[in-house]
Amino acid sequence: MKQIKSKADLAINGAPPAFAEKLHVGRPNIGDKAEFLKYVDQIFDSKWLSNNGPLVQQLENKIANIHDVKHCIAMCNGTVALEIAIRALELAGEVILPSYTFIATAHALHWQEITPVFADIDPDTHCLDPESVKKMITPKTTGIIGVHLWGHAAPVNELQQIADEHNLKLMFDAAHAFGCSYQGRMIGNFGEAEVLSFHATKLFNTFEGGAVLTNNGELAEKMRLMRNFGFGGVDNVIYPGTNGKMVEIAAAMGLVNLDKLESVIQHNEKNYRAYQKGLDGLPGINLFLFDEAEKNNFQYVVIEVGENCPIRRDDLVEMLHAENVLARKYFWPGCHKMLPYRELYPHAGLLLSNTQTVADNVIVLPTGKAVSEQDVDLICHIVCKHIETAL
Ligand code: T4K
Repeated sequence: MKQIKSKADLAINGAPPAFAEKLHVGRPNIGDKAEFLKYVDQIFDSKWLSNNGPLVQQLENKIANIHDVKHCIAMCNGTVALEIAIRALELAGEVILPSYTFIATAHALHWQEITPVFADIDPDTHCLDPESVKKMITPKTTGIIGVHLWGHAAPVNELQQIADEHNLKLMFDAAHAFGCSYQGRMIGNFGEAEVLSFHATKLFNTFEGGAVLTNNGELAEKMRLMRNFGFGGVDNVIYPGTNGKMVEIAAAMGLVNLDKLESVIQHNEKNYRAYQKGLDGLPGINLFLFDEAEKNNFQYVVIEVGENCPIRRDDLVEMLHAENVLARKYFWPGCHKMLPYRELYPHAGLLLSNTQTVADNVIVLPTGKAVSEQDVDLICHIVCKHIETAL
């Protein structure tokens, strides 16, 4: 049990941390252990451990249903799922993506010797700015990867229009967007393909895992073969594939966690509302708002520390860490500033002013099943107290 001191006891300078145990961003949401162990027995009895096993197939069907999409191809993680989708779509040359994303989006291109071209974001949605995307198109461009950051959908229609006009392929990194919608339609139905991550830290996890969602049957079949070395039948390799398969034990975890999915989302929403209330009116603290008309999973609680906040973003993060609140500066400083890309494209930042500002201002706060509404109240109280003191 976490021991939380009372608000009255909370001292800022030199006192013990407000939380006796560390509160993480990304503590896994885990389902019923007894149910999981039943699956373990099943796996041991059947002796079917990997290679498109029955639990993987069950999980794929359930995830496809949730997203109202024809095909779900489960993979060993989101990064390999991105790589396989990119490969199956035959992207080459240059591909446009946001710099403001987890580094895996860029790496998935770079590993296949495709040049990631970083476009700027809309400061309100933190997703690709279509006008910036247009500026980045060259004769070498073959595709666009939009990222549904924090579960907020990228500007799907505008990006599709650009892709159509320039004969480019559009796909999405939907690692954050499990169970989310865009204009009332579930994520998974947009572009050529959309990639989910089931990493431990995500809304829904399979320990490690990921999947590609698509309505294109031919593409789905190609990716199914590519995740299994490209085998088109026994002793017959028809694609340059890789090993991207999800194992049965991971699918078991997924099936168990799916049973609790609705309660996790409800819990996240309660926490989000508590943050909304607790941080309301603080100078320079802006909570990233979800579109209330859409389905959201509320897995990421994001604040931006603006100019009129009396505390700098980095100082506030340190203050929270001192209280055992392990807030994160995702995705600072932006992919284009991480060593591999900084060296390759030293001038990439010139057209990324919104990326720069957002990356310098964002703090991601803890939520998920391991974080209670009371925890959220206390975190808000810590932020309020620091700001009041600094005013
Ligand atoms: N695209 C996007 C937009 C993504 O965000 C990601 C992954 C991907 C693609 C790639 O998908 P995968 O290949 O990962 O399936 C974490 C995750 O490792 C990464 O999956 C995730 N995005 C990213 C946003 O977050 P780090 O470097 O922050 O991980 P780390 O080790 O610092 O863990 C975060 C916190 O979670 C820690 O404070 C402790 C806690 N934690 C973590 C694990 C693994 C636990 O409490 N238990 C655990 O088992 O990247």
